[in-house]
Amino acid sequence: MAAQGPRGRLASSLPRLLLGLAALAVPPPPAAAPEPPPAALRAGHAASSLPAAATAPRTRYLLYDVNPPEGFNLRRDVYVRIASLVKTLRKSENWVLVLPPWGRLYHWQSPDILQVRIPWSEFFDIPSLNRNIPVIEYEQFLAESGGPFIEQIYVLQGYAEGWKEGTWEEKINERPCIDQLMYSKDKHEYYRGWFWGYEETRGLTVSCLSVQGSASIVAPILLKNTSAQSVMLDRAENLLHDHYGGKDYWNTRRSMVFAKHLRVVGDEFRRKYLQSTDEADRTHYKEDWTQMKVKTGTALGGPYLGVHLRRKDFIWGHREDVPSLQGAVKKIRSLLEMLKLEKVFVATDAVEEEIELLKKLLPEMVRFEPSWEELELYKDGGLAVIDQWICAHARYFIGTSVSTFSFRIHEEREILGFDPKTTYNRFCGETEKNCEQPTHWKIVY
Ligand SMILES: Nc1nc2c(ncn2[C@@H]2O[C@H](COP(=O)(O)OP(=O)(O)OP(=O)(O)O)[C@@H](O)[C@H]2O)c(=O)[nH]1
Ligand SMILES: *[C@@H]1O[C@H](CO)[C@@H](O)[C@H](O)[C@H]1NC(C)=O
Repeated sequence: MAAQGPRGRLASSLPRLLLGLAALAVPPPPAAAPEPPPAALRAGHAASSLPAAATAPRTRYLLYDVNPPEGFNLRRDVYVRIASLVKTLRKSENWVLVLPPWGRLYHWQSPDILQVRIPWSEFFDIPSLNRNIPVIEYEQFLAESGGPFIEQIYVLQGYAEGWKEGTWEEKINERPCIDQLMYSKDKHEYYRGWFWGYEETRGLTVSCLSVQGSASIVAPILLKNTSAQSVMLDRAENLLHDHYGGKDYWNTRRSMVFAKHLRVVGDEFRRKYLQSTDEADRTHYKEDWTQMKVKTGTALGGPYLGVHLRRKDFIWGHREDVPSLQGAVKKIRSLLEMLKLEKVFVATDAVEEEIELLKKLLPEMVRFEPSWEELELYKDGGLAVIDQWICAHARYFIGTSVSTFSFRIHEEREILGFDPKTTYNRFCGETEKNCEQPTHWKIVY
């Protein structure tokens, strides 16, 4: 059976779920209903009047979306799964992945800034992604396809009858939709839906696929059962990894290089406040990730302890594996002493009152505190990236139990070549009996 990664569950605590559902209202109608493009103008046909295009293989577009309550870092994991599907498809046909714009994430609640239709280039380096699989932004898809139409939408779901005990088999079938469809027909018989906040986008056909298996199980359907030029897989988190932790997994993960402008901000902060530079820390980064292969244990990291304290919905459920702030600070102090470090960088989503308490308990802590302008510029996602980048360069890192935010830091440090002992650490809850530490997922080249 394909592993789904260290966190098998698809987390949805109640408050997240409720907020996620509240966000599902159908967008208001556009001023004028769009006309469907004549077939010749649809995706990939645009160049067909050019003589050379007659022989070029037809481009097909894969789009996807994820269950609204899922956060930034789980979505990064879904990208890895979809990338392996694209690799499988490309063995037979010329498929391109359309990057789903970011937005309306439950955690991205900073007031007064509009966080929808955010292109991937705000957080990731597009040329780096392209060295793994061909990707384009949604806006480019719109420009290329001559109209805001997605020809086929498959909504992925489980099986109504559930999983049968003891028998695991990979399967995929067209089935009636189990949940209420998040798409509705307009008066032209086109499907409207969320579509990442692009109100003018329409689907031409929508159907549901029950699926149990890894991402590439969809490949035969896309290659044989539909000839649509653009296909969207909604609820793509239902697909598992083709091979979690394998070479293909790591290639895709390595290609998810953070956008340069965010790395620059993080590096500048390290230099200024943490006496941390790549030369001294032995964390040289190659712009071309395919050229980067660091021997494990060679990275030293900056002279500070990196901490990720996931709070908010992680403490509202009174989880046993998450410490109190007092407990976390006690651990931080003992680590500082053991590692003979003086500085500690703290990344956290804690609310203001908790931050104030933390400042009292740990006055020397260093945090990246954005000005309003910086928040507007980088947005919640960019700040998460900056925090992760700084944690990834620490001499020693300790994170929060089963937080995908912490998991992504583990991977970043694995890529940089840190000794696993300095990476796969987490806080323990005060009442936790068996505080199991995170799994080491060794990088594969
Ligand atoms: N800047 C910053 N943001 C954080 C931090 N911890 C959590 N967040 C925010 O809260 C979100 C946490 O959710 P994610 O980890 O992305 O979401 P998820 O995939 O549901 O993952 P977990 O809930 O952590 O397993 C992030 O996307 C950030 O926006 C942090 O230390 N620094
Ligand atoms: C795909 O086509 C094959 C062959 O016609 C058919 O057996 C199968 O049920 C189809 N699968 C789906 C999911 O529609």
